[in-house]
Amino acid sequence: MKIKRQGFAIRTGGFQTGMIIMKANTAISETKGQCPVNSHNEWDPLEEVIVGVVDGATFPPYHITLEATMPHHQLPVFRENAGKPFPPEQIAMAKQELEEFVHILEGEGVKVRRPVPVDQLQQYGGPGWTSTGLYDAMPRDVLLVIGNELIECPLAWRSRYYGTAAFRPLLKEYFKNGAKWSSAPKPELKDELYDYQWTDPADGEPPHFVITEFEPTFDAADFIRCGRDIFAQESNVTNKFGIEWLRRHLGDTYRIHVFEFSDPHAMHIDATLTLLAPGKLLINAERVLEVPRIFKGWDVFSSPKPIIPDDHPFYMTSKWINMNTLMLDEKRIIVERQDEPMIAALKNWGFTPILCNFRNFNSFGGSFHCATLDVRRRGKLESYVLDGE
Ligand code: DAV
Repeated sequence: MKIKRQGFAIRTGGFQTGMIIMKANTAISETKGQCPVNSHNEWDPLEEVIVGVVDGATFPPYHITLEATMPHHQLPVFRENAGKPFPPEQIAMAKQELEEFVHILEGEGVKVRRPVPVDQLQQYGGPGWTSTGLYDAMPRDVLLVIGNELIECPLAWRSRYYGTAAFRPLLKEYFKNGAKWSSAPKPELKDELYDYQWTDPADGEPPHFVITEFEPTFDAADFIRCGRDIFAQESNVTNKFGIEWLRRHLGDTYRIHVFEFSDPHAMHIDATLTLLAPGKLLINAERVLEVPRIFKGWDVFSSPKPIIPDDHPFYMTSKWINMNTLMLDEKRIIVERQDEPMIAALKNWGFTPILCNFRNFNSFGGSFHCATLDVRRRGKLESYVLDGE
């Protein structure tokens, strides 16, 4: 694979054919400056963002889905602490970093919104199961913004069944001010959704996921937006049924491309493949063994290896969370303050890194991309890749 090859951004703009597409375009331009929700990609200038909260973060009840996704050395911690709060000192340190992040965003001229945390220790359930919650730290997982539409995701984890509750006051407000608001079919989360026999794939064995095709489920973080093209992966929380639901829901205006990566514990695409700007792709070369053909002509940057020390507690993610950055526009990018190799690489590639402490927040399973939902970016619906691949 050729990394960082020379290339050019393909910015075709405009649309090929069809009344439906023209209508969608007109609707968006009519609401420009009015609709509070407008976000088509990962890099248009950021105007408004939701930043999660870590207050009340709780270990979920133990479940097979954790075995397929969590770092294996943490599984005993999940077993022992099932249904209990995360250590308060860990929450306090993560919270302090979140406040620093909010301060930086506001300093860069971005309007920041926060959810209202819910009590994660309350028990709830559906026919045949009960659960307690997880956290409201990662809006990226639970809500998908496509243009002026906010979609509540059908999350596969029982501990996240009410994962959008903390964001409801904001969803209602955005709806009242003109956004589209929808929700995928509420999953039943019966035992049939889970493969209770799941074990780690042996070396060289193709990936198999802990969820079945019983009903549509997906986390928004398994999708990356690139204008009319949306890149996705199947994972331990996102099944084919869920991807198909989204494809039909969005209709012909969008194309969803599903990629396969080398990630036996896949959950969320944004520590594997991310988009930095039109024509600029950041990959985790350990997982992206071949760059998908649709990125022909793009600059492909390989993420520097993470340098997080082994004794730093990482409950819910691999260290590759270091590439989970947030673009404020095509140049400015929020990066973890201690991640010197990433900072140097980004400067070298022509970006402007903005540094923020976030390692203690990272312990909860996400970084700047996960912790945010870019509700409004200044821009419109365009195409950035070659057609038909
Ligand atoms: O290592 O790919 C990413 C989790 C992002 N929510 C990983 C975990």
